Amino acid sequence: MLLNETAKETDMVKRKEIRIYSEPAGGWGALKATGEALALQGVAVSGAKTLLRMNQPEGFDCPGCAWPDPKHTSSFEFCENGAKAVAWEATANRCTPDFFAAHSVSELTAWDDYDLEMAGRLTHPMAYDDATDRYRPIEWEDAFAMIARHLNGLDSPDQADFYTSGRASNEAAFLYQVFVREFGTNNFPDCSNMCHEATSVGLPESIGVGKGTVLLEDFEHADAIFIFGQNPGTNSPRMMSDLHSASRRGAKIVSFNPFRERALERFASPQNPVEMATLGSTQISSFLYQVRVGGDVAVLKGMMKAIVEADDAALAANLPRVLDIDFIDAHTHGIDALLEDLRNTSWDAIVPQSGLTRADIENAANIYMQAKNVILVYGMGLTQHHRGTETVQQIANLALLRGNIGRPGAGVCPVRGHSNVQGNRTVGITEKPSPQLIDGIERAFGFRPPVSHGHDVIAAIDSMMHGDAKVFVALGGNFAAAVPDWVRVQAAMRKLDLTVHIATKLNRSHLVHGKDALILPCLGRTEIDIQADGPQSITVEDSMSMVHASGGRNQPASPHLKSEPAIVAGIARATLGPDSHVRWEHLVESYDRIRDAIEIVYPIFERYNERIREPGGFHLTSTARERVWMTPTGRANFLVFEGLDEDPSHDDPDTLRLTTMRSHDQYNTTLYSHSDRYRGVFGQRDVVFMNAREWQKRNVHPGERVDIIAVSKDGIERVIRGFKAVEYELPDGCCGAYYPEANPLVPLHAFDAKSRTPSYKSVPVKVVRSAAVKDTQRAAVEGDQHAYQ
Ligand SMILES: Nc1nc2c(c(=O)[nH]1)N[C@H]1C(S)=C(S)[C@@H](COP(=O)(O)OP(=O)(O)OC[C@H]3O[C@@H](n4cnc5c(=O)[nH]c(N)nc54)[C@H](O)[C@@H]3O)O[C@H]1N2
Ligand SMILES: Nc1nc2c(c(=O)[nH]1)N[C@H]1C(S)=C(S)[C@@H](COP(=O)(O)OP(=O)(O)OC[C@H]3O[C@@H](n4cnc5c(=O)[nH]c(N)nc54)[C@H](O)[C@@H]3O)O[C@H]1N2
Ligand SMILES: [Mo]
Repeated sequence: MLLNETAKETDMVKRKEIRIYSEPAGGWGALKATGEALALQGVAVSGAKTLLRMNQPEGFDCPGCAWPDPKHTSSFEFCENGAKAVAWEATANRCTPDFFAAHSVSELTAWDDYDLEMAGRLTHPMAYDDATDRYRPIEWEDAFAMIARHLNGLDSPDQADFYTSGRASNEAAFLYQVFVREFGTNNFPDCSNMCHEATSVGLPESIGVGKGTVLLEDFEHADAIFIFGQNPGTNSPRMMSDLHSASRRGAKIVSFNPFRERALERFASPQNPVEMATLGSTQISSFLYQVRVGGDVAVLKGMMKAIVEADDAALAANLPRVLDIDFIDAHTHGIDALLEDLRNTSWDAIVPQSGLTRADIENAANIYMQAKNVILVYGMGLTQHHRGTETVQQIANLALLRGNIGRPGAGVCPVRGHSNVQGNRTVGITEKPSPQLIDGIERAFGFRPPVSHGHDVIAAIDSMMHGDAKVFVALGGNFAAAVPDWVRVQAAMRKLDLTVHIATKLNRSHLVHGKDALILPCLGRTEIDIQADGPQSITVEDSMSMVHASGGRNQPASPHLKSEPAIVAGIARATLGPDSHVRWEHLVESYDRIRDAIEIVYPIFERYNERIREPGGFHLTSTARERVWMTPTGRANFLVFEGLDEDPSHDDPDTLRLTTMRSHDQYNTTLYSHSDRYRGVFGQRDVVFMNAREWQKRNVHPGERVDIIAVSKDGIERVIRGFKAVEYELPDGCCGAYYPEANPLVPLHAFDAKSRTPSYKSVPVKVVRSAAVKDTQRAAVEGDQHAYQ
């Protein structure tokens, strides 16, 4: 059966088909996809062994998402996309000096992102040679010296930016920030600025901590789980086992998403023998509400309004209150202003903004009110908006109304992205150092770092655009493809004096190089990391603040690789010279020493080395979970969102809100294939989803090619051309396309004012039929229309 299916799918990919996917998420389709990913990367045999060590007490932490594992002590949990993340790292392909000798940078620039990464693991440090337009091998010491020369030649340390992507370990990220601060700047643009910054800024104002308040075991005690703008079946698949069991024991799950994401509807657990044998599945969401893109605030305010109305009615009828008045009195501040705002917000205003009916919103509110314990989950569908921070705060408001924070089975659950993005933040990757961090570094190393705030992603880009920035160093990631407006950003990056990328695989950012450029290849999570004191483990913090150790067992992809901490230490030693306050080599000889230093800077890591050796690691306490509110009022704050619309300046009926999201077969800018199985897209990514009514309005037939034009008042033309029209039952007034292909449409100035998170999920656009549709495309169109029937 599986072989037949594979042949059918290969055919669909070849024919670039669009068709409705009728299977549940997970199940045999996921097992098949896992096998194929391993085979494609040539890791079929050793890969299986590698997978068995994933998320084991003695193994490595999955390099995929940040969803926790059941105490990191249990047996292997199946996850299709975790397997792909491992396969892409443990690939048999190698990107060697011969590869770079054979292909000039100009030639590689024309390659697809998928093909760049398929070249395999980087094996040697490489430096750009202008004369031949090629990267050529360089010795590690010469590379470090080149960086030192550039950095020490700057007029000011603030002319350099130091990017971090959230896969770096606590040890690497900590050393990196100490180095950069001793060098003299707080310029730390990081992937979190494009991701959960709205959480990091919004939740502290509400509940005094910028992280979630639940642990995995809370999912076993929740009576209702609400999921806003998050796609767990694709982006945190291990969460599906928690949702699967919650649903089976009768908890209500309610999702809000413009897309009917398949895993939010139905899921077959590969660990459930009965479901697998009978081709059965479990319904996940009791209700999946297709909210309009950017309509979440209207939904959240509507739900709160319904709760307040129910409370008024209960009060009038002398029935028990719906609001948790004891909690509100004892723990919160600002309820009166919130109640007034909700009473002044009419249903007539809420309903059209939300894209749902009043009955839908009231039904969701009823489920919320009837549940004793509620978990509120959210992802990028909430944070990457024009008023993302304030939207996140409405999640906290909703939770606080019924005391759903700080007791078992209840809480706020922002689902983090990269596997250690939360840990990076905890150990000091921030452009706004706190007094505790400054004092801590002085305590540990005897120097006082700069206090003035540095660059986040938007400020780093501004600095490049103005020609102020000269050097860009990246600890992982793919900045040039992940940022908004990348056509313009890439042009600015090409004017830099030096670009440095610490990376495992070749990507777009390495080709968008400065006058000098280095690619420094590092070990991955799956690989053995041997330093002077023997094999080392690193540590990471997951989405629920559990910290645990991770140690690879695979042989490194090349003998020339260094670990991330060793590379950072090499750069630091070369740049800061013998007068540095830090003994870089000494720290890297044993990562226990780095952890001891982390503990001095951050006392919450007390007994760090001891506790990571305990099975399952340890939990970094969240004060809000204990109902201790670290806010200026000393209480949890209800915060009012004025109005309902995140950006009322775009109410022209012809303008659509474009959201950009991930396919099932990508990890951020890394593509696993060009297909998106659950949304029924095969062999292509240049597509735009919209409902039939909106396509008809524009006189476009599914399968035809369209241009997408950003609506912006700055006079700059931002357009992507020739995208294929796909019919998908989205709410009116919105459309969707893939990240990073659609990023050129996101204007640099379109970001949330409070957190400066780019508004990747609410881009005002117009969509028009492409000027010239060639006959060959017409033929393809007819083929596609066929596939629809
Ligand atoms: N396999 C895999 N795993 C990953 C990643 C990956 O790329 N691949 N990326 C990692 C990272 S860094 C992150 S941050 C997370 C991202 O994980 P998610 O937060 O799930 O990210 P997205 O896929 O961008 O978008 C989430 C959902 O928001 C919906 N959405 C779009 N606009 C709106 C809106 O206005 N309102 C609502 N309610 N929903 C909306 C989309 O339809 C989509 O289902 O996953 C992490 N894990
Ligand atoms: N339009 C739009 N844009 C978005 C988003 C969106 O939803 N829509 N999402 C945003 C979000 S949430 C995020 S987090 C950013 C992601 O932005 P980034 O984190 O910068 O991007 P990634 O694609 O995750 O980076 C992939 C690269 O990391 C390198 N890498 C992989 N493993 C390792 C390792 O172990 N060590 C090192 N040093 N390098 C490694 C490889 O070279 C790989 O090519 O993109 C943002 N951009
Ligand atoms: Mo992210």
